[in-house]
Amino acid sequence: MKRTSLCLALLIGTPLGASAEEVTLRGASAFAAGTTFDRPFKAFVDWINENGEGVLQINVVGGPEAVPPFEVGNAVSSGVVDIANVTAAFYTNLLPEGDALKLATNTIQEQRANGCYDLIDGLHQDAMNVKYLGRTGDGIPFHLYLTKPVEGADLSGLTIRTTPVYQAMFDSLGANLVRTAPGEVYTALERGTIDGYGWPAQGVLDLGWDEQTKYRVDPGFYQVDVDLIMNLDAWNNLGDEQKNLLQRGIEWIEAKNAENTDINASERDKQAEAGIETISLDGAEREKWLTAAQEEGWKAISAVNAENAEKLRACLTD
Ligand code: 173
Repeated sequence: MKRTSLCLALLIGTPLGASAEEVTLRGASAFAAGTTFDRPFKAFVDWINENGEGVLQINVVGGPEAVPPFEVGNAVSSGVVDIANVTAAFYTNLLPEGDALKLATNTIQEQRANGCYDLIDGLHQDAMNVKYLGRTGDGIPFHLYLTKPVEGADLSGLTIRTTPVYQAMFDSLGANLVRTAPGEVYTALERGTIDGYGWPAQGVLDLGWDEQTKYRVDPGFYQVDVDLIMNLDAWNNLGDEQKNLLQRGIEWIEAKNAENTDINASERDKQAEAGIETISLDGAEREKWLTAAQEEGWKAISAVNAENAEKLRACLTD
């Protein structure tokens, strides 16, 4: 039996450990090429392609025009693509608990050290046949951006573009919600079908949304997770040298998360220069805002699976 599969492997050229031939992975990104949340992925792919000659290469087949953002999880799960750059909020159809990643108050390096990475990887493997490789976006909060001012944390009467990231929080604060991919936000603002949108502290300007945005509500909340995920069969087919290369590339890109605090500050300046005013919630309104974020966020994860919610909370907020 063993000999047969070995012969077969040699015949059809299946990679066999260290002597494996160069493998090319098909990659996709949920974020448009050249924009903020695609940049770390591009840097990672370039690093792999420079350091992985003869071992492993990544060929990015496209961005949201090739695979719609809310379909990227399915594409990786089924093996239509091998590796992808996507936020867990875009694949809650496959792993609803993935939405907890935004609730992390620690870094991916801390999550690797405290066992959280293994828990998250296991959830991805079991629910969606995916290897969880790593995370960018640490240190970047989310905000509400508006075309009309608000007095406090109450959002009733406003129609806000959302994703699962902001859903529970904005809903509890009374907003009407419309779920869209990032690519539909500009037109929705232009047509006035939304009064605002949830989005991270970074990236508003490179999407041109500043032209249609009057206010940013502070404080920010949560923490961006843009995750690198890989089809589990494709991962299992790799040899040790190929897996090690990917892991070194991931470690390299994750180290750059530390730059986000400075980038956030310069984005704040650029938003102000572009005419986006800051609405700062203070005192009881600030408290209401941040409490809604935390409590509603965790409540939504507990409603999906209370046991996993507890385990995730213990290691993501460690
Ligand atoms: O707002 C969004 O589209 C969203 O959920 C998100 C998550 C991470 C990074 C950028 C956007």
